[in-house]
Amino acid sequence: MKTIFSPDHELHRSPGELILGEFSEAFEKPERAQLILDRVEDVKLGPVLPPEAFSLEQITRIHTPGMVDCLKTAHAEWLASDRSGAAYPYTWPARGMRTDRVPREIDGKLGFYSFDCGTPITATSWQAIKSSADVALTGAKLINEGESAVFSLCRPPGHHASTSQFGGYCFLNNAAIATQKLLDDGAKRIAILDVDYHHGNGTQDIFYNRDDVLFISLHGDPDQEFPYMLGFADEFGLGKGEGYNLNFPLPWGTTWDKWSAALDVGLKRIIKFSPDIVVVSLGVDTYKKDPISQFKLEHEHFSAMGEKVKTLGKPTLFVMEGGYAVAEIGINAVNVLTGFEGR
Ligand code: OKP
Ligand code: ZN
Repeated sequence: MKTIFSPDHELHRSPGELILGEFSEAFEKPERAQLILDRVEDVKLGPVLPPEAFSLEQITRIHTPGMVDCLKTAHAEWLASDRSGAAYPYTWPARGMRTDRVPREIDGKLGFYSFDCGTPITATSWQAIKSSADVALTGAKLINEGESAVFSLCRPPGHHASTSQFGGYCFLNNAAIATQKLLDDGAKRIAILDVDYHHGNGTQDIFYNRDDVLFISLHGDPDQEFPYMLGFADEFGLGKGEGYNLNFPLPWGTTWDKWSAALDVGLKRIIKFSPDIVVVSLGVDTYKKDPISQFKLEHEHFSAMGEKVKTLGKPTLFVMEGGYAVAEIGINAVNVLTGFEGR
């Protein structure tokens, strides 16, 4: 299958994040994408193509113009108010506060458009963020042109980003943006299967009241894991969207037998939905050696995962999300793709 990749991802490099009260080296780092690309080339997955540049209108089909503008301008405003380094949010609109007006000052604005402190914006982040969305959109375009499977090697990832808030290492929701393009270009129904260790709260929220997108997610139980405040089993969608959202929160220590049993249930729901296209939010932080996650999948289980997705028999767009066991991230991510191809 074809891989879409842009070296622009290197333009986003988080200087660090707060972990257990310490300012520590960021887990979401450029080496991740490079090692996946190396593996794509090692196994000769197929041609590696650069993204096409799409218009911002394709992005504002999902995100608010105010949020997109904040991502673009936050760092310049940060510097203009006498700061240095990367722009980090500190204060969020909490219960009882106003959300009907956008704060004017940069700290207020960053808080308004984000939901955590682990997702800093540097001087060059926007180009990486925009290119990551273009990588997903180019994948969608190739699917529309008849490819049966495409790998959009996105970085930074996207599934935590909602219509108007970034966070969880994510800025723009690449999978949601690609899904909307597929629908705009004529697809009637899309299933998004999110296999990242963390719940795709942004994707769920974006499509929560729609019946043209089925969102299925397997993830660490939010009672134990980030993002803590969404991803529970009783979230089924709202209004027209009721019945089109399905979460499988799983406990720390989950192994392939339990994980794949949940996947089988999710796949059955997808078959019943009968989508035109499947979009996979491909995180490989379910790996047993992931430094921030607590599932126990092994290399061969990623191949088996790809084989199972293949049984749906649908055109499939793989969009890269998380995975932080960097040394083995290439093996795990590409195993899903070669498993899908049956080799
Ligand atoms: C992104 B993806 C606070 C730590 C919060 C955030 C995890 C984001 C995972 N600095 N951890 O779903 O792989
Ligand atoms: Zn994750």
